[in-house]
Amino acid sequence: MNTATRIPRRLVPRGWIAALLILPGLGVGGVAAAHDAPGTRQPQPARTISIRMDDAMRFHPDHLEVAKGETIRLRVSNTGHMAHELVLGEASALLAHAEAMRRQPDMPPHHEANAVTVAPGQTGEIVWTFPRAGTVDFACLLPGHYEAGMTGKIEVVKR
Ligand SMILES: [Cu+2]
Repeated sequence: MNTATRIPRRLVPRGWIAALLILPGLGVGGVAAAHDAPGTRQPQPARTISIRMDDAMRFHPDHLEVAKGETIRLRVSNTGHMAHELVLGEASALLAHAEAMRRQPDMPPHHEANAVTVAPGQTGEIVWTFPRAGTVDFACLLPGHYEAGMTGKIEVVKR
């Protein structure tokens, strides 16, 4: 009689083989998920400074101090009845730009990252990082405003 020596094939646990093939895939997925964890690649503004502009052709405040390397959100509000803008730059470049705008008053409003044009009663913002110590100027370059004294300074200091 040899029926007692037959091994039923259906008892071989094939399910284990399937599990071993699937698990490495899950492991890879786990590593990828870990890479999606919240990072710090996007620098957040360290602090917000509010600046008000008005029809007296002044910025309030018109003198700021920031630390070298600091990222600032400038919230720029306009409490006047005419448009104003805040343009960051070197004084010489601002002056040249102001003269160009006086010669060509139809020049479209600024959309550069270093500038914001704000309608009466509105608020805009610029997020800017100051990598070097020294002075950064800002001004309103709408025709006649720079000449009327609508300028300010940011002192970038080492800390
Ligand atoms: Cu202005």
